[in-house]
Amino acid sequence: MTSQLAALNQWVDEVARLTQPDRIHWCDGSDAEARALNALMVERGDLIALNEKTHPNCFLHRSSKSDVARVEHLTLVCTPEREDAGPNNHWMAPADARAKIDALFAGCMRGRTLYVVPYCMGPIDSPISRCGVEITDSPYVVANMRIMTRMGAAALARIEREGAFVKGLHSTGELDPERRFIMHFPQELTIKSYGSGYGGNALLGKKCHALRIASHQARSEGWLAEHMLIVGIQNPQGQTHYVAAAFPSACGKTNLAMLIPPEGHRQAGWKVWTVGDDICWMTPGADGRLWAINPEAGFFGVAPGTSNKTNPNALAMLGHDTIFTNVGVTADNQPWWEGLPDGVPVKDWQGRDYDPANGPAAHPNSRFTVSARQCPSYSPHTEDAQGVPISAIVFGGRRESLVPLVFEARDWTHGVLVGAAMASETTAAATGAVGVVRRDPMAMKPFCGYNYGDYFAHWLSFDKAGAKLPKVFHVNWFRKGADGKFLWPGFGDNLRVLEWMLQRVDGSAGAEESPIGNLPNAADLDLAGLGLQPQQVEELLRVDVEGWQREIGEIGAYLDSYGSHTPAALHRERQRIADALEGCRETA
Ligand code: SAT
Ligand code: MN
Repeated sequence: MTSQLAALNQWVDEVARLTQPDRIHWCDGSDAEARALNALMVERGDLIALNEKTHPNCFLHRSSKSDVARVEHLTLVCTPEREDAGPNNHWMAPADARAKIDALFAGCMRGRTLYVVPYCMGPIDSPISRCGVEITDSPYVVANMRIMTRMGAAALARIEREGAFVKGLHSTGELDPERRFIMHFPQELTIKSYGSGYGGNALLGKKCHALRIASHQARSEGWLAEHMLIVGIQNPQGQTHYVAAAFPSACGKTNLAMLIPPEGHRQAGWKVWTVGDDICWMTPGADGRLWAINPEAGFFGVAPGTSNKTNPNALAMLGHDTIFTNVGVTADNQPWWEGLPDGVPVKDWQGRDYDPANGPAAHPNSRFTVSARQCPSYSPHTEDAQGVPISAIVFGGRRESLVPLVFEARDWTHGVLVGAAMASETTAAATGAVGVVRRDPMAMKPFCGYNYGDYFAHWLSFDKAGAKLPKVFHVNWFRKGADGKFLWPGFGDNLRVLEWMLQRVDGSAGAEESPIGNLPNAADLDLAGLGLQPQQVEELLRVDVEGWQREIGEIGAYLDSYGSHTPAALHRERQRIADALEGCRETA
């Protein structure tokens, strides 16, 4: 046995001594194993088989009702120094954290099976990919990890070959919110999660490994681990540009990644290729460009609002081999959620008879888990070992007011400030109030595994001799007019905005300079067939100077909250914009 597998075996033994499982099962990722696990979960009532005719091999999982989202207040980064985790993370000293959580783990798997889940984040042969092993007592987690990662024998072989792997220990415990923690020990490449079975808390390859731990590794190794979708946009000339875009959870990343071009664009030959919908690992290539992989192998998407109108590609992939979590069901046992035009729910997400007085049939953060290969727009380049070259980076948030439809950063430093200044109204993807504006730099607020000030400095460090960095943009699909209605149609029509961005990359589209960045003139966007009123377009592309002066003031206070960790270059950049806004007001 190699030393790597010996190290893994030793860790499994240690964990088994602590948690006292009845059985240990090493997952190989095979179809037979998946079938057996599904059958076991159906028998135990953890899964409900859905309509075999309309949804072959699809299952519904109903979670505990107090376990439906990520729990940011119970998610900790345990670095030796509090400074290193930064004010953006909840922190606990590693020894205290370990003592606290190991006490919860003691004996917690009695009567249960301990599953050892080797997984690879990224294409199995990519040098950018990284492996991990999750130990869990939840067959639901195993089934989800099998879809979301390259799980099983091939990952184990890579671990044996290459050495280091991230250790993740998970137990659903009692599903008691009072006995719940998600802890990260970046120095030890270790994650410990207790008391939740929910996606981001329990599928440890996802946010815990591929973002919090990976961002830490990326900082010391010179790459980026980001909360971004990756989409390929093929123009009528047949060239494909790849765009990486960061939006907070439940702000439409999945929809943008799977966008269907508007009719006119489709006829002209535009095509959209999905590489990833949530996480992007980017590394500088020998040619100076940033090359990206999607570390995941599946989608863990928000179900409500997914329909043939909003995301036909997603709906098409959900017809078979999908796990649904916390959706409603129809009388003939089909999954159902708000936003589907057809079907009538008879049971809600808690399994009660559906009664609108109890709220929606599907939980607002109900999810589907599905293999990326089932997506009709799945890019064949997703598996490329070297990744795909990124032409543009897009930041965006959910902002009812102030922030225009799109603007372009003038250079990389400005782009980093635009990302660092991102703000968005909160959604149901995390517990807590919904609709409150909060700063969410690069959409990484819940996921950056170290001090945000140092993270901004890391981003700035990519601007060096020989680098051919992507252009940076900011978008806001969620602007509302005075009547409270969205000003922009969104969904497939977002391609019109991406088209302008890619023409900016090629140098073929016009723009108007403003203190906050370069905006398209109305004539620079293809708005044909949208029926937008000129005032609507004007409002979407307007820079409200006084509003931005307030915003830039708040951004200053926000950057100050990271103290000496905030790079001086960001303060200087912010001041440049503040001065330009002031100049605008004086000349107005
Ligand atoms: O955190 S999850 O990965 O479960 C979903 C999300 O918030 O993006
Ligand atoms: Mn996400």
